[in-house]
Amino acid sequence: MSALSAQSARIVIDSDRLNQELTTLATFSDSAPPAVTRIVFSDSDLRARDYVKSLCLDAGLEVREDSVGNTFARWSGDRPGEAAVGTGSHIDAIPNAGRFDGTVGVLGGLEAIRALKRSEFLPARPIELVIFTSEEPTRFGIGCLGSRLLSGSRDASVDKKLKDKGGQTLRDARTMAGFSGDLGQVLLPRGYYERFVELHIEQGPLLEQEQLDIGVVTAIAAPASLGISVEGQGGHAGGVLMPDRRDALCAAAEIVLAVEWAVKSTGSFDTVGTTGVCDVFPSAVNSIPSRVRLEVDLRDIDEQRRETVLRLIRQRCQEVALRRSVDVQIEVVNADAPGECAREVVEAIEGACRRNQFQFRKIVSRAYHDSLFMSRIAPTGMIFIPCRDGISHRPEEYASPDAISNGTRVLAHVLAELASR
Ligand code: HGY
Ligand code: MN
Ligand code: MN
Repeated sequence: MSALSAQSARIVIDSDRLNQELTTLATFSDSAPPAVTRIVFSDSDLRARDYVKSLCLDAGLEVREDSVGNTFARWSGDRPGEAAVGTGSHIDAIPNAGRFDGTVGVLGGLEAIRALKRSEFLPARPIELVIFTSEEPTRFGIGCLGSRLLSGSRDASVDKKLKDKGGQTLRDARTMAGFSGDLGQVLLPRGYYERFVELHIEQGPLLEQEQLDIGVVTAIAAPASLGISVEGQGGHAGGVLMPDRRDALCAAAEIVLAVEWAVKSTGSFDTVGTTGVCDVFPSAVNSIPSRVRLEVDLRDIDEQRRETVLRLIRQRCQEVALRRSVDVQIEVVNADAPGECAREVVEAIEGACRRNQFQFRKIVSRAYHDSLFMSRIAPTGMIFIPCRDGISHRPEEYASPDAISNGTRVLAHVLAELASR
């Protein structure tokens, strides 16, 4: 029996404990169960962080936080000075979300490390669990803020540039949450991670439909997000006649449909677009909307095709602005390249599935993840597990204890293999 196979036999996932911890983590929320809302640096987020950190300390890991709140829990192993094998995900959650998005990768990552410790495995190089700050764009309008700063995809200038809807800067918000220090320190030194692998629910229907245990991610879709401001002229809902109106919301409504039209015009299933935010001012039933802010999320695994969609949206916005005598401004908040997963990590995940007789397939991630940015600084891969009806970002989001345990088991095997090299 090979060393890895012998190792396999000794890896046992404590599924009951893992699911109990996921259930406890879900209680740190600003919405009634089964929904979870946990916005970055909110009290719920800070209590959730404390809970996860306590579990990491109980597991004998060395815990540290950086100046934006990325949290690292390290198992040093035999050669503590060497580049680490990283794993992890996020625990922040958008409003009215589910309890498995991100958390499976954090608590599953912790359980994978505990299972390796229980199996008396000794890593040749450090294994490090990361809880990334602000993977969701909810508060500051850009996703993966913590992993962008770690990987150099954004620099310290965001500290004052990024503001939440209440006008609070990232700097003020993180300082009030207890994370001070120069944001420039978040950037990791070159070669900090040898490899990185993230466990996550699929947030899509394929694995369940095909009755598979594991998705081996090969690519991560390229996200772009836009802020579109429409400025018209307000006025009295009764006094202003229709021909004289410059209604910002009617113009914005045309733009929302133009986004849908531009995305569908590529004819590819891999192009998706959503207008998820529509703020109307002054938002009074008897007052003509004078200002509207739209936030648009565009994705594609083909960056050029996504850029074509962006161009069509711009053209339509100009046409609407001219015809309706309103002003339309488009801000590209982020437009990122897709992420390729590293062949050696993909193969390690496939090997772990075979050794454990799990049914698996290669798959593309249409959701973005912190791994998208970790793939800029280390060979990276992702392990997907099925979620019921592919539902995510909704309270009905669900992954079974068996699915979570299977994914955690594969992750433990992959960490053992990568940390033995
Ligand atoms: O939106 C996403 O893809 C991720 O869930 N934040
Ligand atoms: Mn999410
Ligand atoms: Mn996620």
